[in-house]
Amino acid sequence: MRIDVVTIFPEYLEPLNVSLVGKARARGLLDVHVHDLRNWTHDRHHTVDDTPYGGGPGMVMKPEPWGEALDEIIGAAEPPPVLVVPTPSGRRFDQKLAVELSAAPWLVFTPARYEGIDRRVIDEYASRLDVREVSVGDYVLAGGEAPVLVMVEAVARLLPGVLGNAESHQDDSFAAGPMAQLLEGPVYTKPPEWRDRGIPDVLLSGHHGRIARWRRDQALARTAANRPDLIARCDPASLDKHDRAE
Ligand code: 6GU
Repeated sequence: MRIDVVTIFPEYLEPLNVSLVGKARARGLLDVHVHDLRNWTHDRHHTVDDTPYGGGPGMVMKPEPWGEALDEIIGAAEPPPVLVVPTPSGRRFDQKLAVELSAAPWLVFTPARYEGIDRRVIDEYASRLDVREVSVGDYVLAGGEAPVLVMVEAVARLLPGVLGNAESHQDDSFAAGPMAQLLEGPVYTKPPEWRDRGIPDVLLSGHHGRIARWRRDQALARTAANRPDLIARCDPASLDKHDRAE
């Protein structure tokens, strides 16, 4: 997969050199290009923002640098990339969208600062390619760079070959399958005693069926406590008779 990011803070994207995403790049599974939007300005001050038409607080990102940057990066490439526009006004990013984006060969991200990008830029590219306006949650950040880090990591770990078997994403919280829509329960490792705290007996029992049952109960309890909205939305068919008992 190829990923381009256009930003006025290229250094904010440095974490893409580290850990899972950095390794995927080093292994040639992911081709990431970070561009400085100010390279496509022509005035001495490299201006990227201006006051909003209609008045109001804050500044708006000017359309010309974005248009020149995106035209140069995207060119006449076929097939064109999916353009991901981070904005608190977008559709909420979730695992389903991560899976969908992970199937695209090319993603271009346009993290904005200030009050966002002149609307004509989004409208212009939406007429030529698949544009997704995406929010990472119901809170306001100072810019779209941190959301890009979030989205790239969520997408990169779904790419073929990025995760080893040992860290497979098949039973992630939010993955499809029997634990769909349940949060993962607690996990334990050595030593067997730490500060007088032991390991739940069932995990030492060797009974795979009981262990699976226990894990599911823990997952349900944690989901009920932390995300009751997920329980409310869950398909009753995904619950078994043990889940219902009590
Ligand atoms: Cl994508 N951008 C900004 N600035 N704030 C956000 C966001 C994005 N998602 C949630 N809050």
